[in-house]
Amino acid sequence: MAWADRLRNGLERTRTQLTASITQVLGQRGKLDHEELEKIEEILISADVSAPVATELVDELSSYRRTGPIDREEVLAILKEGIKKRLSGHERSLSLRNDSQPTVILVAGVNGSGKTTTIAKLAAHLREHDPAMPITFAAADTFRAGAIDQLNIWADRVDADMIRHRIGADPSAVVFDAVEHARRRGGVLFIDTAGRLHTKHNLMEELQKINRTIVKRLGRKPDERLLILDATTGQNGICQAASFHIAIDLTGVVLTKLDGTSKGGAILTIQKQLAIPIMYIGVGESKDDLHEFVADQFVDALFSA
Ligand SMILES: Nc1nc2c(ncn2[C@@H]2O[C@H](COP(=O)(O)OP(=O)(O)O)[C@@H](O)[C@H]2O)c(=O)[nH]1
Ligand SMILES: [Mg+2]
Repeated sequence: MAWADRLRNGLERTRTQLTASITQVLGQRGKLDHEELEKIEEILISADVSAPVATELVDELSSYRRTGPIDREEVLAILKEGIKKRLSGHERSLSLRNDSQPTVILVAGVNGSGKTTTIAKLAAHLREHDPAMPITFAAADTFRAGAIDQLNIWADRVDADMIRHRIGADPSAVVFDAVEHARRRGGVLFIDTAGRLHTKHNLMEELQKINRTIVKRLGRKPDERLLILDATTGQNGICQAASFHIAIDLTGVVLTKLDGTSKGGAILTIQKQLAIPIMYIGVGESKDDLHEFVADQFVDALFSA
């Protein structure tokens, strides 16, 4: 299936929540008046568009406000443009280094957000483009039983080198070895981290320690510090993101599981509140369900019939 179709299918629930309900509201009286504007604002908020952004969008619509008959398509087009305007211009894709140094990608996020599978998907994409590129996985989630083995299975599938220590080992020690390995091999190093330690404080400390280890060995921060965010967690996810940003100065967000939520409007909230580029979005479990985020495509899929 082509990406456009996967995206369209993946956004089904949000599209129903957002565009279908709004179309219905506009159809009820064929008007765009105070009553309709209020309902549209509620619909936006229920799709996890934050209240300030929902208000802005509705304000833009109110310039079209009519007590007489309206053109539904025109109203939707205004809304669509408003959303596009807010999402576009911040897109960024993964850039690999072209010196002899490895590109180091630190992957963070809470448990179950999709860190390990996102690493696997990104590595599979890289592998498709370049069968010879050295790819290394660092199993720095040493906290959870099974995490190392899960990563190892993916390493075998995409032919990545796997740097692992025992469960319970110091994640920074794994990272130390992995960076040494990647410095010899070049290519790309993905660092899989734990999503939960005994406390949130420990988790952030651990990530900072990993970061420091990399700076020490490499002379620079990891080239990418990615946060994997589960779209179904809504506002809570945005609060998490802020803590991760403070800890490791994120360079990008990967928003997963958009297929599992009707609250995909959160993407606008993330864009506005975090001001960190959304680099990839996930709309399912297969590798082709993860794709670079392109605002125009996203909004077109959201408003498609
Ligand atoms: N439906 C859906 N599932 C996803 C997506 N991304 C990841 N998952 C699933 O989420 C679950 C947890 O992912 P995992 O990578 O193990 O999370 P981690 O704990 O952060 O490493 C797995 O079953 C993944 O297949 C997505 O975009 N859509
Ligand atoms: Mg994992």
